[in-house]
Amino acid sequence: MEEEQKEDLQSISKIPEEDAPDAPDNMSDSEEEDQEKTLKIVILGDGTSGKTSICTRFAQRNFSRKYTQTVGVDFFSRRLALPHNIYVLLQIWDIGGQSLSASMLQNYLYGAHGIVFVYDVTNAATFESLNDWVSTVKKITKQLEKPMHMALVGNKTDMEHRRAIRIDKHARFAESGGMTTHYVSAKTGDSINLTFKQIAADILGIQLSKTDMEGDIGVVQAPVAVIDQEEPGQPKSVLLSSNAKKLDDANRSSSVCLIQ
Ligand SMILES: Nc1nc2c(ncn2[C@@H]2O[C@H](COP(=O)(O)OP(=O)(O)OP(=O)(O)O)[C@@H](O)[C@H]2O)c(=O)[nH]1
Ligand SMILES: [Mg+2]
Repeated sequence: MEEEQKEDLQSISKIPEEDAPDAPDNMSDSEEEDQEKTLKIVILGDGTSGKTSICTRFAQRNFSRKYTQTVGVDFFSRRLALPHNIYVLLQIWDIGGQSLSASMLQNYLYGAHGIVFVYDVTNAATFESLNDWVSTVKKITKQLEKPMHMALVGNKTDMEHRRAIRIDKHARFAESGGMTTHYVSAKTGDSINLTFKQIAADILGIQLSKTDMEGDIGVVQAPVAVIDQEEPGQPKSVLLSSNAKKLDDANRSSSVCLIQ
């Protein structure tokens, strides 16, 4: 790819972040070209499902509770390092949830390598409407020789206790639509990097090893559960919330656990 084009891609991104190191100075242009690929990923799904939050978490490493509706399309990008010294620039198109019936959708999808369908695991309506999103995309892309990679992402897993869509329903939908399946939380960052890495690797036909994937598993901080003092004649109990407060009060440090 020409240097100018690379700069164009950078200029449309919000905050480019570079996970991959710069190419060494002694590397020729053609060697450098071989190393980096650009993939266009389009993020679709209903309003409030968390598309912008996922992109912001991935590209800018932050999260906002405040909802600001995306009108039209917004752009993000980030470089990722994949195995075998392959670096990939993900150019992410975050499409506003109101765009389902918009004629622009066809333009947004043009040249995409992958499509990510996002729903909110606590909001059944955002899952149900993926039927419409998927059939619209399939209609638009049916003439393509090579079908685009498609991924199903259940977002807001930090609110697991309010889950509205069962895991088997999610899995069946993904299977029937030929999509890979993922769960993330834009709020905590859980599985965000891993999901984009897996999607990029799938598109490029690269197999990720367990080690490649483990590097992206998030570390979650949580208060330590404390076993309540045993009262004579009373069963042992575990206090979570009140002891969490006690821990805060005592200004003790939190434990760190690895989610696998
Ligand atoms: N608890 C929780 N809230 C989230 C998460 N992701 C997004 N939100 C919240 O959900 C609301 C909607 O998020 P957005 O990312 O703006 O949703 P969107 O899909 O881009 O919506 P449109 O731009 O209208 O299409 C915001 O208030 C976010 O803070 C998550 O993982 N967990
Ligand atoms: Mg948005």
